[in-house]
Formats: sequence, structure tokens, C-alpha cells
Amino acid sequence: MKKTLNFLSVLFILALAVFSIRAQGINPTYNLVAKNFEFGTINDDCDVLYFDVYLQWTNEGVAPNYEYAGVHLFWSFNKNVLTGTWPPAGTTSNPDTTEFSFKIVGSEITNSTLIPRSPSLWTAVSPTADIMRLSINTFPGYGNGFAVPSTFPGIKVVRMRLWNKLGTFNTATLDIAWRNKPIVQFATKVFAYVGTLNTEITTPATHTIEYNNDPIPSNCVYDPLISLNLKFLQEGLYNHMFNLLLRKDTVKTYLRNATSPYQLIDSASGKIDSVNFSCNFFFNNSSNGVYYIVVKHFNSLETWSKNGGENFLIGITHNYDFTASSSQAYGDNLKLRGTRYCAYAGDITQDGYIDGDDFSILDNDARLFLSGYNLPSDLNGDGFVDGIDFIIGDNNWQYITVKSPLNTDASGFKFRNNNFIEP
Ligand SMILES: [Ca+2]
Ligand SMILES: [Ca+2]
Repeated sequence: MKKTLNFLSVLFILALAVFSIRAQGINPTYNLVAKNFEFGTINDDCDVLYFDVYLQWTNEGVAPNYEYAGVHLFWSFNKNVLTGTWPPAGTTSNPDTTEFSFKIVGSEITNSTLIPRSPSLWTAVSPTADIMRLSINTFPGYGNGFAVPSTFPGIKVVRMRLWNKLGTFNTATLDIAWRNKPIVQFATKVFAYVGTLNTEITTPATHTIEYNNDPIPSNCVYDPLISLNLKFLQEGLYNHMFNLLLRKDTVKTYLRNATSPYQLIDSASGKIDSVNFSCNFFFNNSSNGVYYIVVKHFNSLETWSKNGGENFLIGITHNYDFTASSSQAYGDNLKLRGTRYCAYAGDITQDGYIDGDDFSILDNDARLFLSGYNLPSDLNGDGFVDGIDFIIGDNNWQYITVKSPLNTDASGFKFRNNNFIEP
């Protein structure tokens, strides 16, 4: 029996050894993906395109590991999206000329000597194509590469930025594609340490690009036409002793025509910063015009900008500060806290009135000791409905209403639907 066991043990150890030698010889497989294509603005609308390159190990449990050795990345693309003189100056490394910029602007690879290098643009031959290129970095040597993760989406090898410095991209399709084998010259290659050997493991079939190839700058044509830097405070969330907002809450901002019937033109959402009380809003569906700015927050009173509206121009950031003076709001409809003006707290029902209906909800929730995140009756945003919220709402329960040019009397006071102002 003992002999048999020993014999079985030897067999088992041999089998393990053979398996481990074989496993060490198995190449890792991977996905190489270019994605998250996004347009942005540096000097002109839509003059810059960003995208990420991710590498993910895909045969965990088959290959023992994927130790990164390097990647050499090439894409063909349509140079006609760019407006400068082609080819750009320099052929091997031209990340930043007066007309073009193709740069690495981010990476999750912590060892910078492993990030691909020398981004450049030029025209390749055999076959001819206009290309973007990232060169492989120095191979680190076995044991010095990092483990490529198998969890989605893998590691961000680089975030790239293609900037057309002369202005908005030309309208054309980008036609970006991996330049792959069997092309010999300037083809994408992927290397790993297999066992201890630096091994090329390139499999073009797993190189993909997640991009809707509409003529560019398709998702940027309307983005951003009008931008608004808004300063706004919610009375409930604002602690004037510490000059801070207790929470960064989402507010929704609307543009409405400044003339009757004050048609709704556009909307945008954003979070008010708890320290500088500001947020940038981008309106994609507006043209030049005079608009009222209307701000809504889920338990504050809807607040309109001052009488007459604001003049908005495409491409120019409009600044508006509701906190500086009560006169910044239509009908001076702001409440002073410390030295700053805030939107009234307490329109829990969001009907445009702070009144008994809201008070009842607060009263009821306080009796139930309600707690939680984003409760409409939690006016100060501390997670509890209690006496503090009553104090904040104090004095607001008697007829604070939205003031706007809509449904109002001459002072902008909002009527109920029956035009009756409750006592
Ligand atoms: Ca209400
Ligand atoms: Ca509270």
C-alpha cells in the first residue's frame, strides 16, 4: 500500500512538473481596445479628440500569467479631419507641432518606462496610409513587467489626445483602424514574458475599436454651444458659519426665452461645488439669444434670474452669480444667509410654493424620525429629518413662492392655478 502511494505521489509530482512546464509555454491571450472616443475643446469648439487604449488578459486559468513586456501601437486614419499641412514636421516623433498635437495624456501603467512612447503622425508606405503611432518602450526584462489584469476592462495603457491646433476638425470620417499584420511595416505588436522569454503574442483578431465612425465632429457639433458658469446656493445646504455647502447636490438649470411666453429652450444638469458654489453648465440646443436662467433643486424653491434675461452668445462662457445680491433673482427672490444670497429651502413638493403642504410633510417625516440620503424633507442634508430642518425652513412657510414672469402679478408673485393667493 505504502509503495503504491509512493508511486502515485511520484506520478502526481511528475504530472505537475510536466503541466507546469507546458503551462509556462502557453501564450497569454488578450483584448486590445481603443475606446472612449470623446471630443473636447481647447481653443476652438471640437478641436481635440481623446481616446483610451485598454489591454486585458483573456485566458486566465489556461496561461499561468500575462507579464507585460510592451506594445507597439499603430492606427491608420483619415488625415483629412485635420486642417494643417500634411505631413506634419518630423517623421518619427512629432507630438506637438504648431499645427498638430498627438500626445499621451494619461495611463494607468505606474512605471512610466513601460508606457509606449514617441507618439507621432505621418504617412506610412507598404501599404500607404496616414497613421498615428505609439512606439514600444524599452523591454523591462523578465520579472520587471507588470501583470496585465484579467478583469474588465483591463489596464488603460494610454489615453491619447489628437488636437487640431488650427481649429475645429474638418467634417470627415475619422476612419480609424488598427494597422495590423500581415502588414509588415508599422504594424501593431504585443509582447509578453512567456515563461522567462520575451515573446511576441500579437493576435490582430482581438484588436478592436469601439467608435461610431460618423463624420466628425459629430457629437460635438452642438457641444457646447452655450456655456454658463453659475454660482448658486441652496439655503438649506449652506452653512454660512463655515462658508460651505454640506453636500454637492445636483441642480437642473433651464434657459427660457426672455419674452412671452418664455418658452423653454434648453436644460442642463450639474453639481454645485461645495466650496466655490459654482458649476459649469453646457447647453447643446440653444443659439444666441436672451434667456432667463431658471434653477431647480429638489427641495429648494425654483429661482429665476433677474428681470429682462441674460444675453447668451455661442462660444462664450456666461457668468452668473445668484449669491452676490438679492437683485440677481427675479423679484429679489433670494434669502440672505451670512453674506450670501441663497435659494429658499423648503419647496418639498416642488409646486412652486413653500407652504403648509411642505410643512406637513416635514412635520410628518420628523415625527417618524426619517433618516436617509436625499430625503426631500431633510433640508440641511445631514441625513435626518428633525428640528434643525424646521429652523431652516422657519419663516419660509408663509407664502414664499416662485417669482417669475409666468403666472404672476406685477411683482412676479406666483398665483395658484385659480389665481387665488392663499392668506
Ligand atoms: Ca411646495
Ligand atoms: Ca436634516
